[in-house]
Formats: sequence, C-alpha cells, structure tokens
Amino acid sequence: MKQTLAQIAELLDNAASTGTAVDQISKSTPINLKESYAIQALSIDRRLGRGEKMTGYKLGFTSKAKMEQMGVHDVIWGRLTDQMEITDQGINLEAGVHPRIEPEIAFRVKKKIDSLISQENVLDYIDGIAGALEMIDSRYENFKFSLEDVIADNCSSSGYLIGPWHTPDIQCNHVGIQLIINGEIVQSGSSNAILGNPLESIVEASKMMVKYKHSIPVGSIILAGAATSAVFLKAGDKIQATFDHLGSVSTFVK
Ligand code: OOG
Ligand code: MG
Repeated sequence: MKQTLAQIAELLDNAASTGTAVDQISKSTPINLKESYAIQALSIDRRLGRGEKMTGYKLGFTSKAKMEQMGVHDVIWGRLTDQMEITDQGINLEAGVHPRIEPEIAFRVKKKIDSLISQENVLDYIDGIAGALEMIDSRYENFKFSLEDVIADNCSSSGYLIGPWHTPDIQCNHVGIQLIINGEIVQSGSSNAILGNPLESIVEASKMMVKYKHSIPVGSIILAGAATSAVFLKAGDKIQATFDHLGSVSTFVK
C-alpha cells in the first residue's frame, strides 16, 4: 500500500523508538531523494516534538569500506539529537533493532555552514576535531536498504560518543584508527579513507546544505563518516576506538 511521507516518517520513528524492524519503504512506496530527505525531516520533527534537541549532523558513505559493506555509493547526510548521545550507562542492546558500531572523526562547527566551503577555507568553519564512535541501527529488516530507504531512516543514526576535543590545527589526515572490541582489534584504517581527508567531509556537507537549502548552526557536531566497516554489537561487549594523536573513546554494551 502506498503511504504518505508523514505516515512513513511515523512508521520509521516508531520502529526506532520501539527497536522493531520494518520492511524497506522502497518496496511498497517508490520515493525519490527529495522525498526521502523530507521523510527524514518529518521523523526528526517528531523527536523534537518530544523534547529532543538537535546536536549535529552526520555524513555517510564517505569511505570505500562503508560503500562496499552496505552497497550504497552516494554520500548521504542525517541528523543527530541529544537523545542519541551515548552516556556513561553504556548501550542498551534491547532498545535497538540490530545496532552496529563504527569509529568516526568528529568536527565542531564555529561558523554557520550555509554556503559552499572549499579546502582552503574549511578551517574557518570548525573549532574542534575529535575521535568518536557512532552506533548505527538500520530500522530495516536485515540491515538492507536502498539509497532512498536509508536517507528516510535518518541514515541509520542511533548513537554517538565524542572523544577529547582538539584544536583544528591538529593534523586530521593520516590518522591511524583502530576499533577494539573485548581487547581484540576488529577494524583498522586511516582517516584518509574518508574522502582522502576527513576535512573534505565539511566541504561535502556544505554542498549538501546548499543543495537541500538547509544550514548547519554554530556549535553543531559533524560526524565525517566511518573509515572502516561497522561491527554488530553483542551483550557485554567492551568497545574502544583509538585514534593516533587524537586519543581514544570507549563504551560498553550492557
Ligand atoms: C548508513 C550510515 C552510514 C557512515 O559512517 O558511512 C554511516 C549505514 O551504514 O547503515 O554512518
Ligand atoms: Mg557513520
């Protein structure tokens, strides 16, 4: 049955809040890119209506590792809220559908992003760089989706945790990254896997903002997109991501 954009937003929002998988939207209702971003915005409005606050944005599919793992080859963007921040209480597996974890590089915005940014002036827009973890949890059965499906589902956003902030003069390309679960290195890579240099993700975000007539406010976090594949979480996992000269960030699954 064909559904309206608001009905799809409600369905995906309910799936996220109850941790229940749903069928891919594109199987029953063909949606285009513009409609999938409209669904994303409507589902975030529902969260904001419940009192959540916007904290930032995320980019997805900025590395080959991620594109190949998920079979999607276009850069996407999604929204982050305060409720997604992983606390020192760790991760509750029961609350999600089938969450995965991945290491990320995060930036903090110091100048509103609403026009095109180039590599030359990108540092004017950020005042912090940090290593981070992102928990992604597709609301679709078997973590399978099309480009339009994943955008409508807010790019699988589910949780994030930011490590120590550094000033933006710190080198953020060629940063070795490791994801360590229960003491074992399960993924490793370099920040350069992210568009050749993670700063390029800010440039990419600016193009998206212009294209979709949106803007990123001062103080927002931007997750640049994972440099490695994501890993499924299991009860009791101890998770750590380490970043050469950016420090580390850790959490656990209850
Ligand atoms: C979509 C989100 C992609 C990234 O870092 O590339 C993403 C997914 O993989 O479910 O967060
Ligand atoms: Mg990610």
